[in-house]
Order: sequence, then structure tokens, then C-alpha cells
Amino acid sequence: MGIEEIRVYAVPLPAVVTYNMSSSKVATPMSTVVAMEDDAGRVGFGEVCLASHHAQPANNDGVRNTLEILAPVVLGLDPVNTATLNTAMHAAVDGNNEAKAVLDIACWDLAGKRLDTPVVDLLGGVVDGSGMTYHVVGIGSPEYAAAEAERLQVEGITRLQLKAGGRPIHEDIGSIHAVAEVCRPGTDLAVDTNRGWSTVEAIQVSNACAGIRMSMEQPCATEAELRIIKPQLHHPLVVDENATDLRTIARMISTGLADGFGLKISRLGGLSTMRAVRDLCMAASVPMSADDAWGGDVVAAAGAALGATLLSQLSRGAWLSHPYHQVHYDEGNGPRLENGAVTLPAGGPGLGLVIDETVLGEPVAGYTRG
Ligand code: 0XW
Ligand code: MG
Repeated sequence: MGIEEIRVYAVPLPAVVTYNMSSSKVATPMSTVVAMEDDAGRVGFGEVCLASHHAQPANNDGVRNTLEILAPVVLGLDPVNTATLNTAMHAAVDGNNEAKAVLDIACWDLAGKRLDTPVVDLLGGVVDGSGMTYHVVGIGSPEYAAAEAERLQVEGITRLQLKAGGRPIHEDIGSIHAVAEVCRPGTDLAVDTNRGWSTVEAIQVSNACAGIRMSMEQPCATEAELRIIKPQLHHPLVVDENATDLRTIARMISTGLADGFGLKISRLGGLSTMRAVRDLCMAASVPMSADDAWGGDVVAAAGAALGATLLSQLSRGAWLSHPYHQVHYDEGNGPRLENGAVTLPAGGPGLGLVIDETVLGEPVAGYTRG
């Protein structure tokens, strides 16, 4: 009943639509996809893909290098027992959550296939079927941002994330006001600088946009800076990059720092930890997203599954990078945006994907038991 083989793939996911953040413009990230095979020949898939080297401490090459340590550690373990698997991974390396997440996600997919159960049901089941998602408007002119925001709302998107930072703040303020002008009453707006502003800039932007209904996502780089600006903001504060683990998230909730979270499954180490964070956020009525930095259908299916278990009132959405790279590993079932909502794969148990490994190219590494 154990894990017999792990095949590692590096899959290019080039941005075909401009995607820029305060720190970087996404080019061609190499996604790490693993195929985890058990002794009955079932295969579970895991994936992590960081959008750029600048947006977080981890990078895609480092994820695959760390798998050289972790893959041998998990061979032979039972993929259904994710507690034992994660304990073994934490004993093998400190940190490196992104590499751990690849294997954790593969275990959830494989466990679902063994138990003939969708991962969304293993995680607790669909709550209200909202399929909530959000869409990113990249950094650009006020005219571009407003036109994008208008287009997305016409397509049914009700949550917008406007990227900002990395330029003079009067340009950010102009784009924020332009987007706010076209936001419909039911549309939620978050402004995400991916740690891009100083405390002074964040306060100045909040003052300049005081009358706009929006949230400020990760306006500054550190928790200490967020604590400095929090009392001076006119807007709810959403924490993303600083929300690195369950203990930190609990502290941010209990001290009233975070009004919401932007959560990446890879940064937290996989679905196992993300499930615990979800339970905490739902219990504390703190909205959260079910995201990741970039990725193909496996990342998207993991986020859609976790996102489907969120109360829609407390869901900031499951984000899809597919519209920006337009690559599917499973053309038939890969999650999609439909009428402003993200679809759950319908390909069967586990993550619901049917993947022919040949679409992933040749493995760049392989680990076999024995
Ligand atoms: C929108 N995301 C989830 C994807 C991009 O990598 C950035 C990220 C965010 O919100 O920071
Ligand atoms: Mg963010």
C-alpha cells in the first residue's frame, strides 16, 4: 500500500499574457510536477510552480533539488497517512515547504484514487458550490487597468486583484481610482503590491483612496511594517507573503493584524496544512483565498478543491493561472473559468484529473523503492 516510485517533471508554463507584479514580470517558470505511483500502479500527481525568483524566498530549481532529499524519505510510506508523511518530511529538512507541498498534494491525489473519493470530499466536501475565484489586473496605466476591470466583470468575475507597487505611487493611485470607477456594486477589489510599498507609501495610498471600498493585500514586506501601518489604514489588511505557517497565521488572527489572507498552498507545505489553516480561518470568520503562485492543472485542481470547501462569505477565491499561460495537462478536465467561477475537475477520484504523463515531457529525475 506504499509509495513505490516518484517521477519528477519540469514543465515550462510561459506567460502568454503579460503578468507583472511589483517585483517581477513572469516569463517562463518551470513547473515541478511529480507522478507518485503506489504498489497497485495507481498514480497521484503533485505540482508546485513559483511565478518568478523574486516573489518569494523559494525558486523552482530549489524545489526540484530538495526533492532529491525528500523523495527517498517518503518511498514506502502510505500516501493516505499524510500525517506520517509530513512528519517524515519535516524530520528530513527544515522549511522548504514548496518541495514538501509537491509530495503532499500527490499524496492527496493518490489517496483519493485509492479510496475512490474526490479530494474535495476528503477535505470536507463542497460547502455551497460558489466556485469563487478572482482575477488579476496587472500593473499598467489607469486606462489599461480600467478596461481590464470592465472586461473581467463582463465575463462574470466579481473579485478583482489589482497589482501595484514598483513605481511612483501616484501611478498606483491613478490606477486604483480608475478601476474603482468601473467596479460594480457586487465587485470586490483588492490592491496587491506583493510587498512593494514602504510604510509611508502604503499610508499615503490608503489616505488617497480612503473613499474606495477595497482591501490592501501585503502592502509592505514584513509583519513588523504591517503592524506599524495597520492602525493608520482606512482599508482592511490582507496578509499574503508573511502568512508562512499555521502558528504565524494564528498570531495574526489573535492579535487582529489580519483582516484576511492570501494563501498559497505551496508556501504552507501542501493541502494538509492548508486544511488546518482553513479550519482556523473559518472558525475565526477570517476570509482566505485558496491560491498558488503559478502552475498547471494539478495546482489549479488542488486550489479549486480546497476553495470549494470554503464558506463563500469567507472565500477570497481560488486563483487560476491558466488564463495567463493557457496550458492544460488534462484538456478535458483541467479547471476552467466559467461564468466567473472556477470549475472542479470531473475526471474521477482524487483531484479529478486524467493526465497522460507524455504531455509532461521526459522525467528529469526518478526515485524508486528498493
Ligand atoms: C495572484 N497570486 C495568487 C498569483 C501570483 O503569483 C501572485 C499571487 C498573489 O496574490 O500574490
Ligand atoms: Mg497576493
